[in-house]
Amino acid sequence: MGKNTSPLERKFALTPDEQSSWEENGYIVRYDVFTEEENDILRRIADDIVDGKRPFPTEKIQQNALVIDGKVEASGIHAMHKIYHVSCYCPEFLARVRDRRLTDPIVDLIGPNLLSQGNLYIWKAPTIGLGFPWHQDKWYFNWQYKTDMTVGTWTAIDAADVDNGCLYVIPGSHKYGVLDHEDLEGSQQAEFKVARDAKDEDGVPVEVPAGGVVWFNNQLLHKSTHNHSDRFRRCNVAHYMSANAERVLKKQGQNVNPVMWVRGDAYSEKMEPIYRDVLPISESD
Ligand SMILES: O=C(O)CCC(=O)C(=O)O
Repeated sequence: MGKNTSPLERKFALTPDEQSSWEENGYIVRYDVFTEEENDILRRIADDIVDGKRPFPTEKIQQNALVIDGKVEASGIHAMHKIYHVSCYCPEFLARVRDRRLTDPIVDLIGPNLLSQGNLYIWKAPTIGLGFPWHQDKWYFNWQYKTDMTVGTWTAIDAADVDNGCLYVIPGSHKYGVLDHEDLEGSQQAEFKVARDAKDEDGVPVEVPAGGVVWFNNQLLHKSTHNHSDRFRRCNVAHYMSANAERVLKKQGQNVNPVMWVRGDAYSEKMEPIYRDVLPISESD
């Protein structure tokens, strides 16, 4: 695999141990990747978006399902579930998606030419933040792109533990193929689908201190639990694919996710348009 840069230039490249752990388990974790100050920049911007101090496409701001259902009352950031495609509209989030501390290891996995296929910031508010059911992100991406392995990064903005709803993964489940996913009943975020064949007893919690990052194969089965604590459990998630990927053509009128350039110098024409700068926020967003 050509990587355009030597391992020496890629200061944050995977170590041989990480490479074998990735192959065996489908994920790796690093601590102290980002400082508290760096995470604070993202946290402040996300909070400003919710407070209306920073423009952002309103339909990409999602409230907590319990708040929408009227089951609990909450406002401001306490009422929030997530904002998505943040890096398409905020330069600071775009810089984070392109940060070499996140992307150097990914070059070892899917090559030097990388695109970002989505970025979301999740609040998981104290006591009402809902867990995500077992799923594989690739199930969602397969509707949009034709590509091989894609890679997700999950950055802890706050420390994540079993009390406030950390991630759980099924090690090795990236080798299962993409399972069927079904709708979920009840007060869950509307976008959630569940991989019913995943077994809770196979899952292991991935507790991560603030500033730590989980890299995961998008075929890895993962979930998270509800936030039972009085602390926020915020995270920033960014997904990457090789620039060889091709867009699955959508029906007229269907939304097409904006794809941002991340690094490298080649891409498939079938991925156009690829954006290098943040997009304007228009009425139609
Ligand atoms: O952060 C979480 O609680 C779960 C996030 C997740 O599963 C995802 O973004 O696919």
